[in-house]
Formats: sequence, structure tokens, C-alpha cells
Amino acid sequence: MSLIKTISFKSLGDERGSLVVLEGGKVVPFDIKRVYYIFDTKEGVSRGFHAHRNLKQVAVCVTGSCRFVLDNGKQKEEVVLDSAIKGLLINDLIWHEMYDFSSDCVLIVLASEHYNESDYIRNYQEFLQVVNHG
Ligand code: T46
Repeated sequence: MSLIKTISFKSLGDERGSLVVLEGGKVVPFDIKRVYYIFDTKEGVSRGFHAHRNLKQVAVCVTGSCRFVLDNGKQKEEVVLDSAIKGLLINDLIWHEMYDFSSDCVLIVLASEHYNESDYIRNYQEFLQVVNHG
């Protein structure tokens, strides 16, 4: 089974342009408690390198593009986000890395929980330990 789960958003377009609605519990499969965005990322920079213990997220590149690597400890897959109507679902206990940000990339992330640093697993060996042995 693929680790890459994308969600296609409906674009409500008319002659004026496009509009996308992201509602928690509807197209986004959880209640949204937090929104953050990453932009102005410098050339060659990679981010992420962690997993979350208890957090679901949907990432959308509303402008520009970037690549995500998702890893469940057994399988690793990569996806390009380059569309304002495509969301990437990042479940808990998925190690993720982001790179290849275009200079105009604006990456918006919708999260199911408030920020909590203790929810992060930032050490890959610890991540493997948690996914393999609980
Ligand atoms: C994730 C990927 C996709 C906060 O204070 N509150 C927040 O809500 C967030 C998201 C971050 N921060 C602080 C923590 C760090 O001092 O902002 C700083 C940068 O965060 P971090 O180094 O974790 O950024 P990324 O890009 O590596 O990871 C972020 C999210 O933190 C993470 O949850 O899944 O984007």
C-alpha cells in the first residue's frame, strides 16, 4: 500500500479566478486546530527530518513546488507537491523530509493538534524503535 495519500480539492472557479475551501472534518479528514506556513525557503535547504507521535496533517503547496519524502520505517516514498488543489496527508508516525523548494514555494500545513514539541521524534533511530517496538 502506498504511503502517499493525496486529497484532491475542488476548485470553485469562475471568470474571476479560483477559490479552494478546506473545511475540517470534511475534505480535510480531521478537525483543524492549527495552521502554519513555510515560505521564503532558501535554495538547497531541506526541512522536516522528524515524525509525530500523535498528529495528522495535510500539506498544500499553494504556490510553487517542493518534494516530500515519507517513510514509515519500512518503506520510503517521494511525492512532488506543485498544485494548490492537491493536499498531502501526513499521518502520525510517518518520518518526513521536505526539499527542493522552489523560491516562490508557499507550503501551508493544516494540523489536527496544537504545537507540542514533545510530540516530535527528531531522531531517526528513536523513530525506528517506536515504529518497530511501540
Ligand atoms: C512538520 C513539517 C511539515 C512552533 O513554535 N510552532 C509550530 O506550530 C511549528 C510548526 C513550529 N514551531 C517552531 C519550532 C521550531 O523552533 O518553529 C521552528 C521551526 O520548526 P521546525 O524546525 O519543526 O520546521 P520544519 O519545517 O522542519 O517542520 C515543520 C513542522 O514543525 C512539522 O510539524 O510536520 O513542517
